[in-house]
Amino acid sequence: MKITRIEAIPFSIPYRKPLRFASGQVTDAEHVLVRVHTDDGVVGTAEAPPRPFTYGETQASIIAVIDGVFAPQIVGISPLERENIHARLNRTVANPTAKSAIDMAIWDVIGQSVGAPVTELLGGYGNHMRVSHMVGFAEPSEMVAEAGRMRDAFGITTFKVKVGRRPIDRDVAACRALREALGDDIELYIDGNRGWTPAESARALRAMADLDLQFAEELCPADDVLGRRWLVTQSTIPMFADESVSRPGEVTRELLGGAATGISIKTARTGFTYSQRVLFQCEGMGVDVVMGNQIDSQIGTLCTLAFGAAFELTSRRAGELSNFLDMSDDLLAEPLQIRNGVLRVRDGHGLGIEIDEDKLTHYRQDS
Ligand code: MUC
Ligand code: MG
Repeated sequence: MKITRIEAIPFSIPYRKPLRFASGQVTDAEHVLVRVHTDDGVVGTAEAPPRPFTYGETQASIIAVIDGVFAPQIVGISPLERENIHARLNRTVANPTAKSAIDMAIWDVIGQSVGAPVTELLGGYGNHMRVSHMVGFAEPSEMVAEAGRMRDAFGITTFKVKVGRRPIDRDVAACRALREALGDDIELYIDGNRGWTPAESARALRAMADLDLQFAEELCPADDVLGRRWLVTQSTIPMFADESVSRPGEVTRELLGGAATGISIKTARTGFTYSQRVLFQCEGMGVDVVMGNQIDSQIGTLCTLAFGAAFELTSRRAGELSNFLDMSDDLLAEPLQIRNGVLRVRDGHGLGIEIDEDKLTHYRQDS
């Protein structure tokens, strides 16, 4: 079997309401659908979500690098030769979501070809994950209302609260309001998207010390090298790295440098091949992980779920699998359903991504 063609299709689906956080906001899912075709007629599918504020990629840059650089390098190779494929992709630095979408579409091809779900090929630990919902910046009362809706409608009881950039007292008030309104049984953690200095982060953590936060994610930039190490010594909860760990070498740097004590794994930026490596690094070093969300559509959510459910360590914490709920529509023929706070892996071979072609025709931006 050989790869014959790679399609990179831009599409745009509006969000019902924008998601706001310290490093930016998202109003439309302007993603790239990636399809890897083979001479056997098998087609693997994944998506690349451009996040210029995190990785520097745009929708146009993802399409340009796939069409102009990556596709010519890997057309003609067997999808099973993943090491060769990555060696070729890695001749180009960065472009994490473009590379990852190709990687995951290739795993989808392999799963379909051997007649097995990708989650079983990866690890086969389980068939579901608990869901964590990400609550963006808004007035504290609106954030409470959103979390309450998610709990009542979908049974979600774990919430990641966006903090940073706006005055600390507002973030503290929002977290306090969530804890008071939803009670002691919900799990809360915060994500600063690099919006605070180390000193501001320490102050905020002290102010929230009684809120039983599970952990704190990327409160200040990785370039605050000594500041982040100092912050770890100040904190009584784990400090997770997210956008500072977009490849295995960065995971090593953050962990051995003492600047982080937990790792967010995002299949959108490390695909399946490198997410495995990051996971095994963490497991070997006794470090906790969470399955993060790159503000994925249902396509990316299925990818995160396939990986997260495949391993014991990634299944311990709730995975961030619900942001598609804020999209006005999606491309899957059979929409995902979160029930009792849980999302189940699709039956079937590969990733189980079946695209509604009419919707794709409607939302694609290249025709
Ligand atoms: C997250 O966990 O940070 C927002 C920015 C980004 O890169 O990902 C999202 C969610
Ligand atoms: Mg984050």
